[in-house]
Amino acid sequence: MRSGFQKDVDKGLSSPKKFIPSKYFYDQVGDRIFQKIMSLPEYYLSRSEYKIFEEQGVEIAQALPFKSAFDIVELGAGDGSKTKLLLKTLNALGLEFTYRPVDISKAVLEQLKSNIVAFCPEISVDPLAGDYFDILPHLSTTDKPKLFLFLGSNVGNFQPAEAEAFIQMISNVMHSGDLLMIGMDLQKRPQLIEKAYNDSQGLTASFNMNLLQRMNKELGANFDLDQFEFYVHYDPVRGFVNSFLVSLEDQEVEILRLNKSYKFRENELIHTELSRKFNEEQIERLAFRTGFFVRKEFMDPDHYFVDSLWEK
Ligand code: AVJ
Repeated sequence: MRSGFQKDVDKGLSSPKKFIPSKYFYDQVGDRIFQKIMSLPEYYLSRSEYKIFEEQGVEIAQALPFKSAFDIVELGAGDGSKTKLLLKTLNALGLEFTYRPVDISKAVLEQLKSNIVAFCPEISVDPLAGDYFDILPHLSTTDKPKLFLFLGSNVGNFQPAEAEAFIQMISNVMHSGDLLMIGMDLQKRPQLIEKAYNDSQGLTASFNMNLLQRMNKELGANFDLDQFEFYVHYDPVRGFVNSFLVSLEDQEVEILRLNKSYKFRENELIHTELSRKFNEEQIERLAFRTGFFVRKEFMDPDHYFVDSLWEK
């Protein structure tokens, strides 16, 4: 049987406009490169959101209407470095909650749990391993009020219609009075945004190139990395950062595990990622269209990033 990666690579490279979903950036090598990206001076996103949780935890706590014990369900928690700040503040203020991170990888969840517990042993952590689409319907069966977290501007990786569908799916399992906090990168000086994805060290380029390496390793492909280059472009009209790998010549690449070859014309693009930047109006509209109203917004001092708190 074909893996998800095999299917998605075949689909993406057979399409008239070639693409590979950005979720495949994150193998072990990619995770490590992303860690380094987060500490680049140009990559402001993680630092901006970190500041929000560092400085406004009390305000966030005050915006929660829950009168009794509640669940905090985090979708795509990563290493939890930002979330743990919030959890610690909520705990210190005497709020009673269980932290329930959702991730496809049990290993990631175990790591995350020990990270949180080491940071604040009083927090009760109950991880949920699995795909969002499988996990979400089960959550609605526990009747505690819920705060959902979808942080880190991960929502920016969806095409607009997909983002709406994904949030709608979350909305569908929520009850009236439950909350959803979404972290979104805001539209700002175009130069600044472009630099975050076109760093001088070439880390973002390696992050993208790693997709080719991953196909070579896992699918028996023979991509020649010297025959592709990274290109990124910010369109401030739409707020879209689009990332690509560009074929530098006419070439054919064989992928053994797919029993197939794929032709690339010179200058043909493989779309690798959309990193969307939002404005206030888009945020309001997205919330409204998926059954929420915006309860409160938390921004960093530079107003680069927002954690927008929505009520169902
Ligand atoms: C983790 C999805 C928020 O889109 O900014 C970093 C990933 N891509 N540099 C983003 C990423 C290129 C990142 N997200």
